Amino acid sequence: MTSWFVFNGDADGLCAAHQLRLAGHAPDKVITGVKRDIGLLGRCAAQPGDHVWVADISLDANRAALEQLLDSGVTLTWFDHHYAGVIPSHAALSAHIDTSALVCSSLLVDQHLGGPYPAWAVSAAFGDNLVAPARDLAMRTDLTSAVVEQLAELGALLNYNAYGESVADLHVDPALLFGRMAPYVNPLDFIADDPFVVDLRVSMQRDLALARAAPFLHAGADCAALELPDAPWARRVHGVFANELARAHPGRAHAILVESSAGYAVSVRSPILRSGGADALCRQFATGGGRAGAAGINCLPRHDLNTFLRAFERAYQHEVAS
Ligand SMILES: [Mn+2]
Repeated sequence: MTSWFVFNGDADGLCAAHQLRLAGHAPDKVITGVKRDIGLLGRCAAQPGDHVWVADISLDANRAALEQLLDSGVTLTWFDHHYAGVIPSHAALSAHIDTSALVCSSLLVDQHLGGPYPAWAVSAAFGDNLVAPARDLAMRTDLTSAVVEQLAELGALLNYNAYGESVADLHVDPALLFGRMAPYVNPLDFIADDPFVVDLRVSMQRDLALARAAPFLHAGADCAALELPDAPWARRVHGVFANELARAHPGRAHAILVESSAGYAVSVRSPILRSGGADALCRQFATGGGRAGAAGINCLPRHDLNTFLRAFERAYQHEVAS
C-alpha cells in the first residue's frame, strides 16, 4: 500500500500535510506545485488499496479524478476549506471540509488530530490571512506574542514562495521545501535552521516595495482595484500584497490584476470585517475559484476587464448608498 500526499504548495497546504506527517502518516509519494496548480489529484496514479491524503485543494476542482480513484478502490482523506460543491457520499472518502471564513485546511487538520502541533497551524492560518483565527489558536495554546510574530512571518513567506506560473518561477520547489520541513516538530527550529527564511524575507520585502508603488485603477470606500505589470516580481508578490492591503483596510474589498500576455491573473480579497463572496465572484469567470475570503481568476481575458470590475464593485458595494 502506497501513501500519497496531495496538497497545495502554499503555507496552508504544506503545514496541513506536515502535521499529518508528524502524526505518523508517512508519505511515500508527494504531489504538490505552485499555488495556482489546484487540479493536483489528476496527477495521482494511486492503485487499488492505496491511501491518498489530500489537503487544501478544492474537491469540486478535482471531482473527476476523485470519482475515478474511488471507483478503482483507493481510499482518501480530504482536508479543505475551498468551494467543494456536492461531496460524494462514499465509504472510501473521509472528507473534513468546512468552507467557513474562519478555518483553513491546517486548522482542520489541527482539530482532527486533537491539536498536537498548533504552531504549524497558526503559521498556516496567518499565511491564508486568517489573522483572527490564527491569534485565537495562538492564545488558546499559550504562544507568546514574540513567537506569534515569527509564526506569522513564516506563514507569509511560505505563502509568498508558492506564487508563480510554474515551479521553476519559485524560490524553492514546495515538494523540496516539504522535505526540508520533515525533521521539525517545532516551526521555530525550522525558522532558526533553514536558510529559506532569510532568503525569502529579503526577496519578499523587495517585491512588496515595488507593489506598494503601483497605481490604483479604482479606490473607493468599499472596494479598490489595482494593476501590476507583466513582471516576475508582480507574479510572486500579488497574493501577499493583496493580504497586506486587506489587513490595512479591513472594511474594503481588494482586487489585484497582474497583466499577462493572455490577459490578467486576478486575486480578490473580501473585506476582513464583512462577509465573503470572493469565490462566488470569481467563479462567474471560466478560470475562477477559491474561497469566501480569498479567491482568484487564473486568466481573465483582456476584453472581460470591465465586466469583472463592474461585477467586483457590485459584489462589495454597501447596501446603504453613500
Ligand atoms: Mn488554504
